[in-house]
Amino acid sequence: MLRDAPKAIYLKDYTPPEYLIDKADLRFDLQEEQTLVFSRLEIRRNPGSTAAAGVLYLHGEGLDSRALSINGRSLTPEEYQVEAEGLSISSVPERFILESEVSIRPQENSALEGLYKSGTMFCTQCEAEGFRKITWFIDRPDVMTRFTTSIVADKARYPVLLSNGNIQSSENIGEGRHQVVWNDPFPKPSYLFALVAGNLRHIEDSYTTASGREILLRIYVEPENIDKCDHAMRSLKYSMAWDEQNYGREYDLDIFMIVAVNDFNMGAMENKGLNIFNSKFVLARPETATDRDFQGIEGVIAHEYFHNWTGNRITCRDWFQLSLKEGLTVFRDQEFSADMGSRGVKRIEDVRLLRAHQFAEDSGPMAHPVRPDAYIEINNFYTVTVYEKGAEVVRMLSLLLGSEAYRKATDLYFQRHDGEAVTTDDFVRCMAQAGGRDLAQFKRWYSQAGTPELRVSGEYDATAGNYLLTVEQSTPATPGQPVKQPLHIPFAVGLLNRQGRDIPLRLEGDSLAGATTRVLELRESRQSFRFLDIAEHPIPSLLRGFSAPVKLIFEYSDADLMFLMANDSDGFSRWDAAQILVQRILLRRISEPEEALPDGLVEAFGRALTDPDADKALLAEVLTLPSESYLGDQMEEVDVDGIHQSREALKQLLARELRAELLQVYYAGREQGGYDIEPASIARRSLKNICLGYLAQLQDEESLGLCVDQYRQGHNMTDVMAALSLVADSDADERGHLLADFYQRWQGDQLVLDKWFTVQALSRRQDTLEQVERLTRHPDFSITNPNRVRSLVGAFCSANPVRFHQADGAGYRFLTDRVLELDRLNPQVASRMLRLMTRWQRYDQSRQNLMRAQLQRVLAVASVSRDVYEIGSKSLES
Ligand code: 0A1
Ligand code: ZN
Repeated sequence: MLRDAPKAIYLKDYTPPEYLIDKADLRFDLQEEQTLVFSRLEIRRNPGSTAAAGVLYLHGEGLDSRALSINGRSLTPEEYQVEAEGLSISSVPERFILESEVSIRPQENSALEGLYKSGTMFCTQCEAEGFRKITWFIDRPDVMTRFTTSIVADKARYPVLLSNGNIQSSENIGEGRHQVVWNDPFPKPSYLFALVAGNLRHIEDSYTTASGREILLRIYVEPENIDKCDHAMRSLKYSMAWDEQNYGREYDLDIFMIVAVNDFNMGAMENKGLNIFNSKFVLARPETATDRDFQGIEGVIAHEYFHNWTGNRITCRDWFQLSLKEGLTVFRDQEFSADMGSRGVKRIEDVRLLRAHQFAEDSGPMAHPVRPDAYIEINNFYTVTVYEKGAEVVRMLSLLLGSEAYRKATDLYFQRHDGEAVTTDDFVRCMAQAGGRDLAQFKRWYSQAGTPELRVSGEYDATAGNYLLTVEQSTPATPGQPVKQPLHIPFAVGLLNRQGRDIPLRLEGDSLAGATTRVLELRESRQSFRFLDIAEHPIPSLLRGFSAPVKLIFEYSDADLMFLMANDSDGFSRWDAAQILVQRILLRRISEPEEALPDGLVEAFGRALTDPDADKALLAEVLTLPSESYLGDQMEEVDVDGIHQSREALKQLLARELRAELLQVYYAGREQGGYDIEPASIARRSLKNICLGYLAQLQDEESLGLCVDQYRQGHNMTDVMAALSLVADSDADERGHLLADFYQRWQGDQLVLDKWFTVQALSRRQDTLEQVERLTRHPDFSITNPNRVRSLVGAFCSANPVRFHQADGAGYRFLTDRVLELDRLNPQVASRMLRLMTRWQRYDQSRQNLMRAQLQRVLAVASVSRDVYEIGSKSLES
């Protein structure tokens, strides 16, 4: 290593802030070369601090300091010291006013943290530690401040000037400039600060809260996108109503604003009263956005809106508590989406994501608990573990408490902690108290990393007429946590009789009887449960609804799985049985490509396809084969090519066997009449396009003809993209024409153009890496735009394993080149890309060596960022 290793920060070292900032008056003078930031802070010593008084430390990075004074007196150079990441001032009084002036250069800010420019517009991103790139501040979430923000800018270029809270004044100040002042009455941490300035248009609506307050709602976008905001506005209003009904939470300011920006590192940001969104999660019209895009917008709008209570009114004491706001808010947005669309499908999608990404994270070098206990760079901890596993933890609490007690517990949480910066322990304490439950053991879910495994076995005693279910739990070791403790796990089970009906359950030693699903509570390494009055050998239905984020191991026969697929009363479990069976078949056929399918499977799929009463949404999920990466995770050593061939071959086999049925469903599902995004229409389109995917696997003229026709008819973006991606995978003559046609048509629409890059990055054709490299030189490719990088580099390296992992290591070199290029510009995005190569240990020796060599190449760069350093070094250490 050429440089000093960056230092880790530990949860155990937390101490309360030594000083508090009650009030911040900021003035931004936005100019074309630089921005001047004037700040007036009311600071006082924190009575809760245990540290010796007198030295004030303020965070600040890359600030050109122009002036600094305390109580109106300029500081002499001896009175303060500027360090790499902040400023120390010695001998400050108990209470004082600190004034400063700094100059910053948003125009040169390619990291997209702090104040930066996206196109012609100024905007901010302050979570987690971006505010320190704007001005001197105590930039930590447990310092909560009332902000007033005045913005001065050229009126013609920047007619719209926004910040948090309510508008206080707006005036022209001469020389073509104007000034707008915003005041946010709610104390907030600096990470929730936001500012926007630009030539924007908005749509407007209003919402009347349960208590009768009228809230002004505005969505700001660049002028050409003004016709793509309606879905976002509708989603916002539904979210506001849902939070009132389900959590009793009303909005608090007079105005709620959303701004869409094109250059954004993440999905969106919950700044108080002024949410800033990646335009991907705002803009949609049927011609430009797929059903998934529409659903994504609805979910992200809800997520950010819900943060107003779970994140803003009650925030995190420190960044180790990130899941306090993120896990809870994801659980809330998942439930909202379940209520808005198909609950069953939403649960399947969430579990698919968790298993594919979070289970992988939990078994790799970056494994960490929901509440991590150390980090080098906090931006690396906005992870699927903190977000999605965190949501599962809250979901388990709601299941253990039951819906009524869970609501009481959240009411208590809001009432007790409003206006505070708290910890996950504080949250669980509310759950325990309102639920009347001992959750001491449950809290291990926050501190213990790794995915627990449940080994389950069943024994039927025909003479006594009972069924004994034995569950053993264990969690594999993860980096830094060699030994694991047993967890408190809600384990939902049912038993099916031979007719496929649920058996009413009576458990030995307990009085509750008759329910057909029981939530067993596991607390020990090994536990048994005896079910009484069981007349025949039952088939257990285990982990119903995915009641806990665990891996289930039970020796089902193929026939048992087919039985559950057909009969389980729990939709999630029917899907899961199908997935397990298909996964098994796919893995077996890697070594035995000619192995026949289990008896009756093709017939079962055929019946489901032709059943007029079938749940189309669920059927579409059942017919979606597990991804190649997920299948790889199920192997001792990932066989990249074997998995690809097995999966392609099974698709082809099913397509051949079920051609007639697939065609029938395809034709029946074609667009008739107007387009809408009702759940039933989404399900119909999704099933139809899955059928087309199977048919295209035949690579015959008729199927490819259907794809080309569907593309040309171009009813909506869902159908266009489904068709185009199948053609892009093929050698069809029309391939080049269609891609060129799409480019011509959508050249000016950045979000649609992202799809054009992705569809080529995901092609399974041999020449894909070459094409992807070529596309990095395309005039529309931009390394500084995170969406574009994700659409090409991210898509290729994360979702095209057979091409990314090609045996000569060219994919790894390609990714490393991009990471090094990006790291100089945008470390957050660079480190996210590098993650895609960190699970090298899962592959054969030759690929391991190739990946390791590239990781070493990254770490050998002296100027590598903290973000990339942490990911690279943890991966190599493991
Ligand atoms: N809090 C936001 C996500 C977010 C996190 C970090 C960011 O920059 C480092 C930006 C956004 C959310 O959960 O939506
Ligand atoms: Zn969030």
